Amino acid sequence: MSASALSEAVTTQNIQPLFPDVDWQPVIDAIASADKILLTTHCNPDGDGIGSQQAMYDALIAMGKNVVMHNCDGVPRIYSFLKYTDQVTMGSWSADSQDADLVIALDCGAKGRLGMADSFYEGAQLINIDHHVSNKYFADINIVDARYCATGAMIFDMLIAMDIALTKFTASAIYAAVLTDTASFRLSNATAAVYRMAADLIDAGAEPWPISINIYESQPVAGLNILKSCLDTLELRDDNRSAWIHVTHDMYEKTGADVEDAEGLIDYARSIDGVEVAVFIRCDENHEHFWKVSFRGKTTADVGALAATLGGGGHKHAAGCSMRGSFEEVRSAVEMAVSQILG
Ligand SMILES: [Mn+2]
Repeated sequence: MSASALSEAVTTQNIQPLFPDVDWQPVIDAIASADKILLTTHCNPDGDGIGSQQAMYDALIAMGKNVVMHNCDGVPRIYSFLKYTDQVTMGSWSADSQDADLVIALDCGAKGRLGMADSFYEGAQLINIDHHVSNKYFADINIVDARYCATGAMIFDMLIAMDIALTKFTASAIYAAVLTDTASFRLSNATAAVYRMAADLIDAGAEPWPISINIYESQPVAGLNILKSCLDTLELRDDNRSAWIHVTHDMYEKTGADVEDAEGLIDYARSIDGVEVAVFIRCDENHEHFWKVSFRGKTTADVGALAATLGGGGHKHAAGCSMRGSFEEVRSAVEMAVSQILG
C-alpha cells in the first residue's frame, strides 16, 4: 500500500471479518435510531475496554452521531495516548444527568462491573458487546462471543458489518485492544485470523512500535521499584506449579508506586518454567483490607473457573476476584482454591 493511501481511511470492503456468522444487525439498527449514545466499559478498565471504547467513539462520531464516553474508573496512563481518552468522564454519575437513549457496554461480563447504579440505565436501551465466557447477558441486546480474543476484535468485525472505513485512529485503538488482550499476540487466543486482522489494522495505519512504546515502554521509575519489591515476595507452591507474588499497602508507600504501576507484574510469575498458575495478590491503595487477586493460567489450568469459586470471573488464562480481610486470611483462602484445581 502506498504512503498516500495510508493517510486516508481504508475501506473495509476487502477485509475479512474474524467471524462472519455474527449478526451485528440489532446493534446497527439500534445505533441508527439512537439520538445520543453513551459508551462505557468495566471498572479498572484495561487496554481492551479503553481501546474498544475509543475505536467505537471514533467510528460513531465519523457517522455524525452524538456520542459520549463515561466509565466508573479513570483511563490508565498507558492508554492516554489514544486521543479521545480526554473525552472520557468518570465516577458515579447521577441518573438525571445521563440522557443518552442508547448505552453500549464494552468488554464487560456483568452489569455490576460497570459500576453504575441501576437508575443510570433508566430510559436507555442497553447493548452488551463482550467476549468473556462468563458474560451474564445483562442487556437488551447481547452480542457475546467468547471466540473473540478481545472486544476490540468484535468492534473490528462490527465496523466491517457496518461498512465503515477504518481510520488510522480506529485501527490503532483496535490494535491496542487486541495487543493487550492477547499479551502481545502470545496467548493461545492469538490465532492466524487474529494475526491477519492485525495486518489489516497495520494496513489501515496502526503503527505497532509506537503503540508498544506507549503501552509497555513508558514506565515511571516507581514502576520498576515496585517490581523489585514485588519480586522479593515470589514463592512457589504446589510442587512448583503455582507461583505467588504480592503487593502490600506498605510497598506502595515505600516505592511511591500506585495500583497502575503494579499492573502486569503477574506475567513475571507466570513466566517461570513449569508454572501452571500464577497468583498476584495486591492491596487496594486506599483500603488496607481490600485485595485484588489476579490469576494467570499457562496451559491446562482453567483460572476462570478458579476465580469463580472465589466469587470472581474471567477467562481460562486470565481471571481475578476481589477479597476482604487480612493478607493472611486472603492468602490462605486462595491457596486452598489453587491447590484444589492443581490437585
Ligand atoms: Mn477483553
